[in-house]
Amino acid sequence: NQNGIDSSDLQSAGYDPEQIRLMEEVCIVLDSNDKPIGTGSKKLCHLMTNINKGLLHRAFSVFLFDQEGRLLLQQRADEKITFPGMWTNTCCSHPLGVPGETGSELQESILGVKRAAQRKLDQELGIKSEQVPLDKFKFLTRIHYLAPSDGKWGEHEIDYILFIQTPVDTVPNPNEVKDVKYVTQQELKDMFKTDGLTFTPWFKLICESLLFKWWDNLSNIHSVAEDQDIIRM
Ligand code: DMA
Ligand code: MN
Repeated sequence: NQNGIDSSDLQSAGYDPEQIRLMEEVCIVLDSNDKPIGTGSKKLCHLMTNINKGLLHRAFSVFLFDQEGRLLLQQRADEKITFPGMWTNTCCSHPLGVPGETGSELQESILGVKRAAQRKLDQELGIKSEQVPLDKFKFLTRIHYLAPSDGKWGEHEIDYILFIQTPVDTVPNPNEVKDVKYVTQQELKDMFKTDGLTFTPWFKLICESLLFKWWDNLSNIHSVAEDQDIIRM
């Protein structure tokens, strides 16, 4: 096809056709200071052979809370090519290398990931953008991490952390999301101790570092300063 991506190998490997199609999305390729240096397909950006050579891309992670301060979790669908069946934060994905979602200066990039977050909250969870207006999202920091999925696939990202507290109606897309669940801090800690449940590496990293500190400050989250630094994990 036009991008020179051959999806026949993914088809013969038995992956889900819709998730194969989404591997043609255009991700933003970065230097280690979060400056865009080009674009690359989602497929190229998530192959460990490229990640091991240093290929890095931009991502976001949404943590959505209800009015009682409970966090909305999702369990990834078995159809996902990376990290299938794992429990994770509300919604994660990538801003695309298109006007409106990309940017090189921090404020422009933050606006871009908020727009991408609206797009994916609808596509994954059926949450309409009117319920998650851009000004309700709070950007907290950026996390640079690398995590293999299964040997062939993995993540190497600068991940923009977004919080939002607002009531929403969810209609999960079964191709993306197997289950959803609102949890208190204690319920999440209990889930981590439950046999048989698995969690994405980035969600574990954030839970072990900054999540609970931010969660304790949910009612004042918009007064937290935007972190200019990139946290390397
Ligand atoms: C990618 O998430 C982003 C992070 C922070 C890991 P994902 O695999 O859920 O992306 P997508 O939904 O676009 O497949
Ligand atoms: Mn990624």
